[in-house]
Amino acid sequence: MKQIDLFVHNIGSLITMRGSLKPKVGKEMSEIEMIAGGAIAVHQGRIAAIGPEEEVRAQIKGIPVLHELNAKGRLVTPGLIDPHTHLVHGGSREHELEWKRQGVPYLEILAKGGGIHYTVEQTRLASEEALYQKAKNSLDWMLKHGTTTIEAKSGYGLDTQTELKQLRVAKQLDQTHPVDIVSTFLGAHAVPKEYVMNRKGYVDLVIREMLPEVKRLGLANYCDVFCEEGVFSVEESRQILQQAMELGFGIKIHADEVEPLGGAELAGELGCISAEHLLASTENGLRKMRESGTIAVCLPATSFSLGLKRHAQARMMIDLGVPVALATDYNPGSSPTESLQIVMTLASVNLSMSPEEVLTAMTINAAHAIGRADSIGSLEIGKWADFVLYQATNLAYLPYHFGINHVDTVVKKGKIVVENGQIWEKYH
Ligand code: IZC
Ligand code: ZN
Repeated sequence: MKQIDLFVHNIGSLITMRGSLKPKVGKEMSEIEMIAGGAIAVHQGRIAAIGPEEEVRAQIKGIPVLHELNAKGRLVTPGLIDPHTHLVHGGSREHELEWKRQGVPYLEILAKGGGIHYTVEQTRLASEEALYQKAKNSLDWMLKHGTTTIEAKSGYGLDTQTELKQLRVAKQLDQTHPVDIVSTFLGAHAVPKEYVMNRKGYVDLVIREMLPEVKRLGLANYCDVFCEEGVFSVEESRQILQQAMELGFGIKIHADEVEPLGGAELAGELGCISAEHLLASTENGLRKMRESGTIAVCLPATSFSLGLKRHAQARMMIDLGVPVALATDYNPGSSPTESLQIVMTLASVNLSMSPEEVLTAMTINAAHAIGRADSIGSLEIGKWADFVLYQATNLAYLPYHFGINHVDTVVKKGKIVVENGQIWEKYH
């Protein structure tokens, strides 16, 4: 190695998350490596050395260092990973707040032609440039809150042209913005209004036209389905996901968000990489997921935002040995937040997860949920140097002190992209 591009020293508490090739389950989720007095050396965007400061200094002795960063005793974690977002969409839905206050359920708003359908109209009307600017703004918020990689779903087009438009925007942002994006095709997010009398026609459109076109253009790695009472049945979801698998997509599922329809069981049967929401899942469904190694992506900001009393059974999942990840579910309807830090608090209070479990769920397990654990999710030699320095000295402080942004500095692929809580000028 000719040079160290970045050397971060004087780290008060360095959480590495290293040492696990598979998603963490059960007790492993709380067993995380914490180094007091740590340092990180970066070469060409990747971690070249990491550990106690004296050891790292010894390892890089004699190699010139280009930039030094004094962490001033701060807490450092791997960059946060958000494995479930609906990043690209038009408009917003603050008018639904009043309906929610009056107790109108989410699925009723949808059935009446609001909810997802409202956002579909806005997304169809929006230009590609407008969608890009709006999503970029959200990505900036995410980055400022410590998120360095996300998954982004389509699903507000519900016609081939607009689904492709959303996916193109995500791809462009992946190339231009520091935050990395893994794309998921969610054409089966709702049956569009023009197909209400012909559900089968829409499922056929997704299977015969949209999926092959998304594949041909290389616009998504995963396919997802909103499997829910009144949205897509277990049988329709199975058909779509099987076809996606045949085409070579990884598969995900929105399962049992409101009703215990059997989405978790289907995730287990098909071997989905992840199943998301799972508020209403049965123990049997969760056991099926454990057998297939499917990751449970819990979304506590959604139940909070919808004012639900019910929460995902994260403790049961962890006890059963189902790997748990956490995400924002950022979307204009049921979870209008870009911040994984608020999710930390909600997971701690409403899902009863410990700070260590929460961080595992937003780093290494989240990386597995989007198929990127070989390069991100933990700080270890050879992986991307994606990490966050907080204005805090210990992990429990993050979920405890809520509603503010704790991030001081974000390093993405070895570059300082957020400094003093602000995005570095170059990316504006
Ligand atoms: O726009 O309401 N649950 N899809 C499934 C959503 C929430 C997003 C939305
Ligand atoms: Zn979702």
